[in-house]
Amino acid sequence: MPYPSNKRVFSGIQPTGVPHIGNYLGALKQWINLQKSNNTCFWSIVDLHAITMPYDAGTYKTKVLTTAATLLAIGIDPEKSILFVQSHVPAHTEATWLMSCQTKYSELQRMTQFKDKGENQASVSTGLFVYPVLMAVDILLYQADLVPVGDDQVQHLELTRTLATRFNNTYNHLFTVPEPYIIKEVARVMSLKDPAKKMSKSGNPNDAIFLTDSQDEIQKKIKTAVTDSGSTFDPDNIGPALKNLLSIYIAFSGVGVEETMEKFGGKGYATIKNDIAEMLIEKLTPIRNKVRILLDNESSLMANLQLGARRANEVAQKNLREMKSRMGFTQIS
Ligand code: AQP
Repeated sequence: MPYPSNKRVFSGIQPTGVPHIGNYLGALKQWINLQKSNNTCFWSIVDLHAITMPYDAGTYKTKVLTTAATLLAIGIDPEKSILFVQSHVPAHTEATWLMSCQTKYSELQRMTQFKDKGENQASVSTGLFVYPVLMAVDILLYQADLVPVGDDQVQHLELTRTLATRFNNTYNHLFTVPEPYIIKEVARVMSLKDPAKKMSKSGNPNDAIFLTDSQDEIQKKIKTAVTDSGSTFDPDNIGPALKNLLSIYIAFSGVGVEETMEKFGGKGYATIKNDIAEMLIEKLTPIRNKVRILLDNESSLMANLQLGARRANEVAQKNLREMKSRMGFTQIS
């Protein structure tokens, strides 16, 4: 499928931990391709979103810098794309207040992600409740045409479209109404220990392969990943655990489905896991090495983030001023 071109694209990643192979296959790989296809891309490390759930302030800076280094290591080019940390652009928080006043309480109550994460609604943060407004503003401030999202974010994007349309109708047309960009053929990468749960940054570290994992960590995690019953692989009877491991192999190695079935058919699980681990080590070691070099030179990493913040601020600030002007605010220059 050819990638769209000449579009304005916005997407974000939460700095809740080191990005893992699920983030890479489900999102970041597409970011690289969208960057290559001549789009104006805004990629944000959404640190304001990641504090909506309990988090550790002591390690937060390291998580943000590691996320930035990982994005650069996989091929986000700070000259081609606008890579920035959300909190470095104050327009996001200011515009969130303005947009919150255009958002109905009942619209936020309907968000399924809030219902899922905020099981105990009396004690979760108000930030988690308002999160979809911040997400809407993230997108609208850059007049994005396209937003690469996973299935779980489609409802939030629908709200973004509703809010953009409502603002445009109330205050005279300002915002581009964005479209979701969903890559259907990319399956969710599931946890190595429980193939019914998705792989995640903030869960048990043994359940995920992080893009910076060492050779030993990759070998150990794949070796201890759950398999289905039996001890040899039968391509005509694939269980969820093997399906997950083989999907990872296929997506990362570029080897076709049929060829993979032939290669592994009748083989023991231990052999298959060994091959998968070897392949991941080969693919991830260069990323791990680049991340290390980038993190060792913090001033140069920060310079990249400064460049991104400057460029993002220019666009966001202009649209925020326009937003306030249409809403009737007085403004000083
Ligand atoms: N397991 C996954 N398989 C495929 N895609 C995934 N994504 C996340 N997990 C998987 C996609 O990665 C992008 C960035 O995710 P995010 O950090 O903004 O939010 P998330 O979905 O909450 O990611 P995690 O890894 O699960 O983090 P935590 O543990 O903090 O919740 C998104 O496009 C997402 O779809």
